[in-house]
Amino acid sequence: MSDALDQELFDLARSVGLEAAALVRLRRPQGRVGVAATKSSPTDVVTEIDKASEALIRELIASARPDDGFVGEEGDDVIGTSGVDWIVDPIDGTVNFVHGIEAYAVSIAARRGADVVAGYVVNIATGREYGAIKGRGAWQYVDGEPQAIVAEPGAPLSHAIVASGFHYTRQIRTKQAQAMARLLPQIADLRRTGSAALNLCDLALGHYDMYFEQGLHLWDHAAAGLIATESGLIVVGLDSEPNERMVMAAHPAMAGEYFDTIRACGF
Ligand code: LIP
Repeated sequence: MSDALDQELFDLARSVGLEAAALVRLRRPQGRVGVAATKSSPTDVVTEIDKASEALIRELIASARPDDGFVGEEGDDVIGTSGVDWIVDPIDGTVNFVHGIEAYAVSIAARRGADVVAGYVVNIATGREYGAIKGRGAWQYVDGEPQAIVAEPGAPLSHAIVASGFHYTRQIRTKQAQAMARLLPQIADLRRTGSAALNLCDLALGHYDMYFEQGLHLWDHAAAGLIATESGLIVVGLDSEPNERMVMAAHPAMAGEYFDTIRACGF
């Protein structure tokens, strides 16, 4: 029963995600996109298209499963009665979207009880899709067909390409700059591409060796965190579960060394 339900939730996540991505693509004007409002800081932006994407996702999910709960980046939480909640980022990587940098994604996760059981991420600009169902692996779509993603051990720390991001608030960024100054001499290089969801999917694919970021919200990493975990990676926080304080992800073969280094650098 739960297997069939998880598949149903994944299929809904994918069909809704594809519709939302199509809407965002259609509505995106040439050049830079206008900012509608700012959130946690003057550089934490939202556009009318983020809001339209989330409204569409809410409407499609509510019409298919009216009793489910909903947690979205751009609107109020809905408390459900079915035991299933949706955790949605209508555009993860909004700054990239505003500037036309092709790394922004729709991210949709379904949670049953305490567990995220289905995750779907689509890069809106390139159309690349990633998915996972808890206990059934992770995959990317190649010519429309699912192809398993199996993560491989990363490089030793001194050769690691590390993906990360920086907080929106200046005070925390100042601390991050100091911690980053300690980390940089120990790794091969750093990438900051601006979408946590895509960073986690790309880590699973082996483009990076490690990913970590502070200040993420659940909607930034819920879907891609499952994709990463199901590909064989470990996704944790500083001490336990991933949370706003920290999300770190790596292959289990390297995670001990990588994560200890992040902690020792003072992030
Ligand atoms: C963004 C993340 C990005 C992170 C930003 C922000 P948004 O999500 O995915 O990697 O560095 O702080 O949270 O706000 O564009 O949905």
